[in-house]
Amino acid sequence: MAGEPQEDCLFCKIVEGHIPATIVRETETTVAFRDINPQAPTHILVIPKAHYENAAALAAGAPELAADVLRETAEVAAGEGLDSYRTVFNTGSGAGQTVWHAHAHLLGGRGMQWPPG
Ligand code: DGP
Repeated sequence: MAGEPQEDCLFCKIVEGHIPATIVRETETTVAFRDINPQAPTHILVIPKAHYENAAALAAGAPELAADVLRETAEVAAGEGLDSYRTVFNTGSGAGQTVWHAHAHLLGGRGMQWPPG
């Protein structure tokens, strides 16, 4: 059920502390941790603790929580000393989503190209 922890979800396991991660910040509703396969000098994932399979499901099911995630990306970027950064939500396998728990990629510390690949 949306919002409930999923047994087979990698990021739910990180939230529960069952899989280690380098946690940067945690709030009552969100966790931010470093991506295991960084695509930029700073690459942090900001996730809701509650399980929603992607950003669209999160926005539809828990808009205040979606706002928490967005607010938290800005807090984490500030904490990392970034004044320019990119926030990406991959939604669906065609867009490159591989983990089915909503997450914002926060990328910074290098120049960015547009359009993204
Ligand atoms: P996406 O492709 O948008 O679903 O992004 C998933 C990201 O999750 C990808 O950049 C790699 C990262 N990732 C996958 N497994 C782990 C893990 O076990 N730990 C951490 N820290 N990141 C992971």
